[in-house]
Amino acid sequence: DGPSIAVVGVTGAVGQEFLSVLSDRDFPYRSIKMLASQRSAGRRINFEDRDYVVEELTADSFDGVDIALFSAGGSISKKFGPAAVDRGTVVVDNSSAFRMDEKVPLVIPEVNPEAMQHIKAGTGKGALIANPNCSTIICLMAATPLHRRAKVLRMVVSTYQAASGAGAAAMEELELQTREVLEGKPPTCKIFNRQYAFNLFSHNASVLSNGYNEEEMKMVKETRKIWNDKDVKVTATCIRVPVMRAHAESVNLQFENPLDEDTARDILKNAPGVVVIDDRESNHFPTPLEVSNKDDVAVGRIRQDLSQDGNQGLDIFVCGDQIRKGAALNAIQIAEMLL
Ligand code: 2RA
Repeated sequence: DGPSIAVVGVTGAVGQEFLSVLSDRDFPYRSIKMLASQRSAGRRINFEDRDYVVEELTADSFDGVDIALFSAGGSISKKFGPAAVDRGTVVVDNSSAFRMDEKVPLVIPEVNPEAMQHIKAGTGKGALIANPNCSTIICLMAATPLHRRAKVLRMVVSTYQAASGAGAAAMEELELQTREVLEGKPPTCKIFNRQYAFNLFSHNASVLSNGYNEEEMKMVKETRKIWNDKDVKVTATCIRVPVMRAHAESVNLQFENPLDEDTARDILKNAPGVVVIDDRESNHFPTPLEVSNKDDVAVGRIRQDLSQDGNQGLDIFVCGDQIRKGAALNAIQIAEMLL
């Protein structure tokens, strides 16, 4: 007699991963609705040995739904999220639509579960909970345990972001371009209107008047909200790289209190959802391929920042699956907390 759930955007990369994670974690749903745009309505999906027909998303889709997992873009979340809440549904939204709304908890279950402790599913009272941006989730899964110990004053992040962050079509185009370039053909550039294969470029998010792009400002603003710390200094440079589905991030941390690298390594080894890959002897550190399709975020290159005095700074390198922990897994861990 678990919750009735709905998956909004079920045909997209994250929507499909929602189904994989629901199944992998034996999520105890009573019933499940597959919802998508009119374009995808009617498609058949076999899930856990049952056949489903994708239904067109309407406000009435949420009648009787306890939990709705959204990953269909900000405009769909804005249009249907509140309507679902009005029908008593708890919405876990993977878009950026409500992340900075002060009434909406922005949650990484291993980091700030207390932000949503007042919300439960099936009570007839709906609510909105926002899933953070994937690059924020991956960074903070490693940075937060250190922050809790020594209080981060400043964080500098450089990201190396996978194609999956731009959707399944971008992953397909990366593969197509790679083939075309190897065959000496001009690359097909529909998604990013530039060559991606054997190249990298500043993240495709729009650039704001302050010179940062939206992806970088998400890292800045979401970190402050999740850590409930308006003073922490954060700066980020987000880059799109020719990797399929896992983000990599270089993170420099300046602490209020000293934190040596051995202590940091121990903290990370005991951190939930984190695995340490930090083998200097064999030069083995986290890679996108090693974390792809995995739940845990991997961290390595843990070292004292020699540009800072007295163990006040650390450099680390983090990799995490963008579709899984960066989106679908985090959202379903939130849903599990609603039960
Ligand atoms: C990206 N974070 O990787 C964005 C999308 N979720 O492009």
